[in-house]
Amino acid sequence: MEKPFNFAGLSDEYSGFRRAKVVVVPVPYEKTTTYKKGTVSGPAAIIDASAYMEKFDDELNQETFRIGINTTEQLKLDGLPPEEMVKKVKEAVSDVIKAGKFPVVLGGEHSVSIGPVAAFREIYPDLSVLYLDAHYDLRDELEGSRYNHGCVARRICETTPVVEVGVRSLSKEEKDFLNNIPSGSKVDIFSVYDILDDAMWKDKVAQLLSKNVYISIDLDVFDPALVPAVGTPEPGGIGWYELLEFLYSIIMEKNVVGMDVVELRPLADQPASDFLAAKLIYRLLGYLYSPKRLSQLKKEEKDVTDSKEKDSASKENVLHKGSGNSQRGT
Ligand SMILES: [Mn+2]
Repeated sequence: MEKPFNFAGLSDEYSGFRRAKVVVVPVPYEKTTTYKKGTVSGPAAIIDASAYMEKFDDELNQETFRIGINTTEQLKLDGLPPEEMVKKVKEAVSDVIKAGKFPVVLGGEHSVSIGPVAAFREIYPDLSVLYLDAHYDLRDELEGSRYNHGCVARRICETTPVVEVGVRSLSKEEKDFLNNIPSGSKVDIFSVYDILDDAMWKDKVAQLLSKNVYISIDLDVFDPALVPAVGTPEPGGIGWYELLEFLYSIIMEKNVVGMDVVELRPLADQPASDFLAAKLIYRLLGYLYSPKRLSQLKKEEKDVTDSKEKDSASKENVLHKGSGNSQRGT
């Protein structure tokens, strides 16, 4: 049977815009990729794979799709220069935010992340970006463009603090930049070596992020044995359970406002990467809308109200308490 073309292959009841809590925005944009081409087909491959996932989440014991997941039309960005694309993606994501829904952007090359970050920054002045990637993406310019997919973290960190996690490939120029970060730019790095060496890395990342966090996931942050379908696969990446555990703790501790999953470059007859991307998104949405997190949010709101009444000075402690991530989905 032909599945409907929306994330998770949902019926109208669960994919309609009005009642959906989540809106998936496919951004099939590819203009500046440097090595292997094909990310333009990424969004369609994720959506295609997502229709074949089990809609019951066995880790969380819940049917996450019941929150309602709408999928917009694929944005039409053929031939647009990156600056124009950034504007269009920003507008599309702003519409989703204004409707009070949680946006999930599907790339496309990593440049598609610049627009959503700009949209959220207008609403959350304290916004920070959790940037998961094998590459530092901190070049000022590449192949004549400041919006090349190798420059994305550099553009974002000029306006919004960035914390990079899982990185393991950089140029001399990027190293020099990190040794002498200009005032006005803010970026912190947790490379794979930091992760291997420091048992406290997850807590340290959480401490560096502000309350309101946007998550950008370049699929090449995973080990290429797990996700071979990326344009520039780098050995020695992060594992599935490791990344899920980390993102669970971030989601429970922070206010994650939106996310993207980018740089999938589908390979013919090798659907494992497409499937992983789909399941990753579904699982993270599951964390975001799990009863445990929702009740925690309620409790935080209540704590804040109570503490305001009692003593306004104790508010910070309530907002920044630890995550307790050992019992996911219970
Ligand atoms: Mn990358």
